[in-house]
Amino acid sequence: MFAGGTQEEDPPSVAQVVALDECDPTTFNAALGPDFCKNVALGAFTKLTDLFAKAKAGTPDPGWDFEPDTVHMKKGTILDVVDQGGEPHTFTEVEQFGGGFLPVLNAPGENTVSECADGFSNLAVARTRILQGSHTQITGLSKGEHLFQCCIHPWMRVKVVVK
Ligand SMILES: [Cu+2]
Repeated sequence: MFAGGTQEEDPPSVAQVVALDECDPTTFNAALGPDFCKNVALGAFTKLTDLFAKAKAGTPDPGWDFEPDTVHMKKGTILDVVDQGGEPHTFTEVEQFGGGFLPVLNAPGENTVSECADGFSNLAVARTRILQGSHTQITGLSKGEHLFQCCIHPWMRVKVVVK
């Protein structure tokens, strides 16, 4: 190495994950507060009661999704997650996929995974929150498989495979 560093390393590449949802501003904000849902989905709205009903039936709304479902990336790649939906999500690494911290949104018989326990009163969960229009970046993932899910809408799941 020369002093002053004439040799630059290539900047790490970025792998993108997008969080999507179709929250209906009228019903979500009536129940959850003004500006909770800032929908950008142009007409593709799911009412809050329908979201609950579908989750309870074990057929959660596919409009709530992380894309892609699987990410293959090299070690050192930055994993950038952007919330392009209308409401907050979390991008939380878990040992095994399972339920989130709102039982009403979990599949029948599905328990809250420990990583999501206590919701946003758990600082570790709060740190993984992504607000509408914002990004979070995950760095330093080790080689192997990593599982991430939303602790609110637990059917939002991504597998990251680091080589
Ligand atoms: Cu979510």
